[in-house]
Amino acid sequence: TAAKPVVISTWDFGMQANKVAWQVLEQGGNALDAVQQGVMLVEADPAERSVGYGGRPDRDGKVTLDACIMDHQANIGSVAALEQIKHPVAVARAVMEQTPHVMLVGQGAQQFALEQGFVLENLLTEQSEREWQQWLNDGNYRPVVNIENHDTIGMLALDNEGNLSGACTTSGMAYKMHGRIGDSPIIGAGLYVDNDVGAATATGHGEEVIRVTGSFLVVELMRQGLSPQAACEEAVRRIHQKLVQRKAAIADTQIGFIAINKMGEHGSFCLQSGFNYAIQSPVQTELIAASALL
Ligand code: SD4
Repeated sequence: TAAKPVVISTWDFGMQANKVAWQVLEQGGNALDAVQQGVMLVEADPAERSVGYGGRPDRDGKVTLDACIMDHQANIGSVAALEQIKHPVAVARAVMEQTPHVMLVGQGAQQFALEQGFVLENLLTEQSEREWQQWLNDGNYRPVVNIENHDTIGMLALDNEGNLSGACTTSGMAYKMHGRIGDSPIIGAGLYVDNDVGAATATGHGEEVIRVTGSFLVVELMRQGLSPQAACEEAVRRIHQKLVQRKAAIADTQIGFIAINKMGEHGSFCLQSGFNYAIQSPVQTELIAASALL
């Protein structure tokens, strides 16, 4: 049995985010608060260009954010295509706790956020705006899939009580079509938690993750007895198979999963090398390079 509590999260920025989550867990806080606080650090950081404030805009120059959160009782909340609100995951949490619904999008999500006391802020930094203008010149307004653009923070935590929660937040694919929603706010695709089994979250090309209900798939594979590592591997293989069958551009596609089970064992896998994830437990503080299928 691995040590508790444990928090894992996607990419390099997961190291700092884990520290915030860890403080919550160490002080006896629950996994839900830990994952929310953890990912909010990255949402607020303008230097992170793929999540929250400072995120790259869509092709119309609008920063539109996707996020969701899920707890150990299968309470869920999600927002998609949310504009001008710095902390979409906090709005997702409010959707979960303050409404009879689980998902709000666009204008309605923003209206709800304002009612909840969130304030409108400009999320398009000068740098993001400059790069977008440049892209308009070079890109002919065509959305592109570029693996460099794919960074979501997904975080999973197992708390002292043995409960699991997860959160996922992103500005989505850079220069996407306006209104495009990725996997990250979709429960089952970008994130899934089943407190009897484990939890998983995804990063990368959201369309491909949605196609196989990726995070739910990873959790179901763990339910069938696979380790978190083996479950992530099987899900990536499944996505690869679909890409091959559809003759899709595999070289342009990156997918990464991370997963944790009830024992606190964790794993990850990705389609192409370059993905990593951060782990924080009583015995481990580490950035781990995920192994890759290709
Ligand atoms: C998406 N998975 O919108 C998200 C964001 C991303 O790494 O590109 N993630 O498809």
